[in-house]
Amino acid sequence: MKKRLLEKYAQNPVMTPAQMPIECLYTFNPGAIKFGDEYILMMDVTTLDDIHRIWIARSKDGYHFTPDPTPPAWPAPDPTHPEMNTYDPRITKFGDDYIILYASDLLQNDVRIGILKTRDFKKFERVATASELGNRNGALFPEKINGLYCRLDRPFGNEQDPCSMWVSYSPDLVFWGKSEPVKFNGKPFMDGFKMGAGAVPIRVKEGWLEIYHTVSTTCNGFIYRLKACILDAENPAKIIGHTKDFILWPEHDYEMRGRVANVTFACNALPEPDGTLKIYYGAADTNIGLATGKIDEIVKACLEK
Ligand code: BMA
Repeated sequence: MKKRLLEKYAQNPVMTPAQMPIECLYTFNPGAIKFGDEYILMMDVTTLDDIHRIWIARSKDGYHFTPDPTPPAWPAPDPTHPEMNTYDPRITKFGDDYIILYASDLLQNDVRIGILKTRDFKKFERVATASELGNRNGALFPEKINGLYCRLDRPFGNEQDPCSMWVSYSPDLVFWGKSEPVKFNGKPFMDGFKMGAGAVPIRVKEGWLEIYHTVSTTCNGFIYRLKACILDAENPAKIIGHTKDFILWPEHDYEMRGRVANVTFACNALPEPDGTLKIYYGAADTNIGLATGKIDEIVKACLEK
C-alpha cells in the first residue's frame, strides 16, 4: 500500500464551533502563519445570523488553539456599505508585513478579492479591493516575481472555461493584471470539475510548491480534495509537475458531516524548520483539522512521471 503524504493529527479536529466564546455554527478554512512564538489561525467563523466573519485563534504549540474573545476590527471597503461575508483568508509574510488576501462578499454571492495588511494581528489596515466581481482564492507569493507582486487567483468560469487557477501581477497590490491561466504542458491546467489555489506557495529549490483543491462531482454533490503541484520559479503560470494522487481527502466524521459534507479545503501550508509541512484545513465547512507531511516527499511526488 502507498504511504500517505499527509498524516492527520490523531486528536483532530483542532478547532470546532464548541470551542468558540459565543455560540457559532461553523469554524473552518483558516489562513495560518507563525508569528513570534505563536501559531495564528484566521478562521472563517459563521455566527448564528449565518454571516461568515474572520476570527483569530492562537496557539503556542500548534495543536491547542484559543479563539480571541471577539473578532478583529475589520476595515470595511466602504463604511456605509460593509461587507456581508469575509472568508477564506490566505496570510503571506512579506518583509515586515503580513498581507491577507480574502474573499469579500459585498452582497450574497458577490465576491471579490480583498486585501488587508497587519504587523501585529491586532490592527488591520485596508490595502484594496483588488479584483473584478467573481474572483476568489487569492494567494500572494511571499516575494516579488520579475519585479512585481504576484498572486494565484481563481476567476469564476463557465462551461467552456471552468474555474481553474490563474496568476496575476501587480506593481503595488492595488492594480492587478497580466492575468493568465496556469498551464501544464502548454495547455491551461484543469484538474477535476473545478479547482483553485489553496495555500500560499512555498519556495523550494525546484520552484514553488502549491497545495491546491480539486473538486469532483458525484450523484450526491461535490467532494473537495487536495493535491500539490510545483510551479516554475520565474514563471509561476507554468506547472512543472503535480501529484497524480490526492494527498488529503474527507474520510472521518468531522470531514463528512457539517455545513457542506465531504470537504477538505486548505488556505495555508506552514513549513517547519525540520522540513515538516503543517496544513490546518477546513473540514466539512464546520471544523478545522491538522495534517502534516514532509516537504521533500511531496515535492518528489509532484515530479514523478
Ligand atoms: C468554496 C468556498 C469555500 C468552501 C467550499 C466548499 O467554493 O466557498 O469557502 O469551503 O466552497 O463549500
